[in-house]
Amino acid sequence: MKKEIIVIGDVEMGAGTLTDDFISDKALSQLIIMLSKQEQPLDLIMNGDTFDFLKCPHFGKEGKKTFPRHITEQISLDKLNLMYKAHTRVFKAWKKFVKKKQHYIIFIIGNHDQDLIYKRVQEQLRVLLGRKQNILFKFRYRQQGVHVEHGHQYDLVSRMNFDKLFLSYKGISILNFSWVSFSLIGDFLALKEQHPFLERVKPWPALFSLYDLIVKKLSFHSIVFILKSLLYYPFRYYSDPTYTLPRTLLREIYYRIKNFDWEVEDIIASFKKSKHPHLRRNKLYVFGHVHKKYVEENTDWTILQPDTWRDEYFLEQNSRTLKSKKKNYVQIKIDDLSEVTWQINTWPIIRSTFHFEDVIKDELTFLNLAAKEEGYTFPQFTTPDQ
Ligand SMILES: [Mn+2]
Repeated sequence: MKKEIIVIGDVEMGAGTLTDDFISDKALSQLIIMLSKQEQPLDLIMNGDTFDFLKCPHFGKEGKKTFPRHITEQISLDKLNLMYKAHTRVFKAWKKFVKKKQHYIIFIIGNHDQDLIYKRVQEQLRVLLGRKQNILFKFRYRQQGVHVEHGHQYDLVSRMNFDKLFLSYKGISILNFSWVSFSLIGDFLALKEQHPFLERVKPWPALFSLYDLIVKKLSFHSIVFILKSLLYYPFRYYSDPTYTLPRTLLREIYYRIKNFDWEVEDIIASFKKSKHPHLRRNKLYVFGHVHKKYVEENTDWTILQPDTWRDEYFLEQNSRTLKSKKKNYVQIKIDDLSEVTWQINTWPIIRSTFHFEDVIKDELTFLNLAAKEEGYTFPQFTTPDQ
């Protein structure tokens, strides 16, 4: 059957606040609208972490901003509505895309949008996008030799517990996140708000070697956090299941902190280890999660990672310049004979080069400048200069 599959990963849209790193609304919606004009059957796969629920704040009744760790279905719904307000343009493009009955959107669930497992969240997204039967939610997509999944299941500290997706807290059902996700909510979001631009800079070793202050802050935070996780939280919050430290991870966490290694582990290597005997079952594997472009071609199978759509920069250590990373997507074609061909395409965006020294002096100015260059307007209620 003749058909096309498009894979876009790690968009990570949030509420347009300091903890939202997605600003390429214009480019992404233009790409989706271009796809919407095609007549042939088309599966648009949003390959996980499309929404950054984890870093998205919640506004309580009095409008007070919090980052709650007990995520009920209602909190996830509220967050989805904030993201809709902050990134309406992308939602409108998706809506246009599914107007054709042969066009499907498949939201793969990632570790930043685990909230998509809530049925009312799925229903609300279907309502926002129209043509409900063409909006699907999955952990993995497998069709005609093409296997697409986010990939966090091959990352020891980010993997989800499929046997226990929910926890009960004070009689209410909440999401059961991985230890790393609970840690992120608990402690590191305050640091992220102090340095909203820095988390966009890669690779981390280059950033750390040029910026002493952040190394000190991060080490201090990590050490305090790990001590609290071991010696204080389990007792202070005895009846709170979100503070349970999984014993099996202790060694891994200790190792990472000791080596100051918080980059996502090599998920491709662990995937190959876990799946190797079956690798030949599929022709093409597409992953996300790791924000890096990756291509591994073999005679029988190919593994691809197209990289993220959030605003990220490559730090060139010698010139101390920051270059905006390219926005890629995977285009897969299946012909009448079920032959699979693929390519990674780059969507053109014109961005200027920033100087690292200028950025660290005034992160907010460059956050705004980046948004301006991408044509993104922050939602009124969350403008970063406020
Ligand atoms: Mn991820």
